Amino acid sequence: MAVLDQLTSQEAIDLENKYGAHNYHPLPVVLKKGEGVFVWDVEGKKYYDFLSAYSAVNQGHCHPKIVNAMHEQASTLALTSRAFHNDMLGKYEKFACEFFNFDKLLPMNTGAEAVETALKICRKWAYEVKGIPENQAEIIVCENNFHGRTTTIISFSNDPVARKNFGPYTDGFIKIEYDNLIALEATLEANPNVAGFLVEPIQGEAGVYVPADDYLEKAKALCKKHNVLFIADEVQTGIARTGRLLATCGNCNCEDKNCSSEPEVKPDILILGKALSGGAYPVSAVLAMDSVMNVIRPGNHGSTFGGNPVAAAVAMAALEVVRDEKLAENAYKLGELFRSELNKFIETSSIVNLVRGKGLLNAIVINDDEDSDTAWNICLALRDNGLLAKPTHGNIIRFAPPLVMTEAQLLDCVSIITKTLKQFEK
Ligand code: IF1
Repeated sequence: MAVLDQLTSQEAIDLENKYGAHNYHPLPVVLKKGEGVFVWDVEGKKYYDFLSAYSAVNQGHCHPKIVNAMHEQASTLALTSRAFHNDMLGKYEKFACEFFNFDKLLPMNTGAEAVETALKICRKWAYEVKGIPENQAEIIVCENNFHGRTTTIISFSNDPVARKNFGPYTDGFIKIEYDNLIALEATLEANPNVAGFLVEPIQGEAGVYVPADDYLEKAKALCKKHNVLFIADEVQTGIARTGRLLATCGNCNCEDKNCSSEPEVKPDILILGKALSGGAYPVSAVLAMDSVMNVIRPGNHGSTFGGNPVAAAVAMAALEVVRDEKLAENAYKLGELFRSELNKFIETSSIVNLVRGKGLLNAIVINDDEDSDTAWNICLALRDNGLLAKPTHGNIIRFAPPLVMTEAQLLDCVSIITKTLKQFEK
């Protein structure tokens, strides 16, 4: 079979099963084309994408501005490595630092790499600025976190499937309950060697858990009181997904014309990824003020592709799309509409317990056991009805469409979702 021969869905799946590591269990659908909020499978069937590649395609599939920026730069200069300067990196770093109000940016590629980078910066700051004895820095993390798949990151995961048989594990992490300020304060008081607190503003993979309204602000205040770095992992919640430019931003839902881009809960270290590139290219970043970022000196950290010209061009285009198309405002408005419509359905539903989320990062909890396959079967039925979504854990289905969706499209999706759920009413 010539590689460019058109495969049927089953042929494509069979190839993956035979030649690919089995590290995923995808929904049985084989996609060939994407445009805006839509994707098409190899047989030409059209779907609404309600996952957005786990919130990486916030700007919509194949956004022309982003694709053009990628194509133009890739045709001019793709990769120099950081052994030399290039004419795009400084421009991008300035653009992004001003966009998010930070002094400096360290460019990486994947979210996990950016999380690892943040952990290294935090530890180095602890030894060289805070004065914690070397190799004794502790970083507080939350139960049911998801920050990536590297050995250090899964060392502080409590998901057995992600963690088991990958030991020995990295030391230096203390786990506390998410959305529990008493636990955070007690841990800070009891451990003088705490360097940082790493937290997701909303726990995505855990099932879109939105913390109390004052959690992030008070957690940041506790960190400040104890001279501990507040590290926000906005890989999934950032870039307008939750109805604000950043989920750590308290009140700039962009509908308020007077909002500054100064996040109300400004992290000491901000971690971005996924939609930083609009899903076109692996781009992640760590941002901080000079007092933190300047602990990094030549030779401390790096990456072959980190900060490459294509990543720089793509990220600037992707952020301009967020700004110019007012995606945070749209996510805020459509998120309110989505949860309002689903709550109307839930009033008389026996199959859905609740809907929760912020902006266009939402999830429904199915009224069945965690280990039942109901959520999976609902996603298969959604696929048959022209909408793609996937369960996170067990009985929770995440709904995260591209932020470029129109109100009419959202209402169309709501009717597909409710029509499908009705098939499973008990
Ligand atoms: C998978 C979901 C999981 C992330 C946060 C860092 C990373 C992620 C908050 C790492 C990545 C992806 C990874 C993907 C499934 C998806 C995911 F929540 F988004 F759905 F797993 F939790 N911080 N999330 O969400 O970024 O290295 O992947 O670029 O690994 O199965 P990455």
